[in-house]
Amino acid sequence: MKKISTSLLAVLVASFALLAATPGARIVHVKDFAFQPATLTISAGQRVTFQNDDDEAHTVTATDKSFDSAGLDSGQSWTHTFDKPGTYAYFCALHPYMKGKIIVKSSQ
Ligand SMILES: [Cu+2]
Repeated sequence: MKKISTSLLAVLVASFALLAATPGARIVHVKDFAFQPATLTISAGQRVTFQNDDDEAHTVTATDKSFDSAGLDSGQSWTHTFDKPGTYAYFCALHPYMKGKIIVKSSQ
């Protein structure tokens, strides 16, 4: 009996470690002319909300043009669902030096 609860505990700890490794809220903040976090890893099918916390307008535009938020004013947010695994590089069309990346893993 003791062995079983020990392994159950191990599974629980492992699950929590996995959860901790994956950012809980899939939100990218746009602040101080930067995407935060600049690289976000998610599973296929998950949604990411881009929240403009800056005083400037920004966009979330895929480098390959596969998605584009268009202009996001201060305080606005935009949500996109990433269905296919891959690495999606994006930038701000108004400030092209602002760059970010979404890494989409297969959801299994
Ligand atoms: Cu911008």
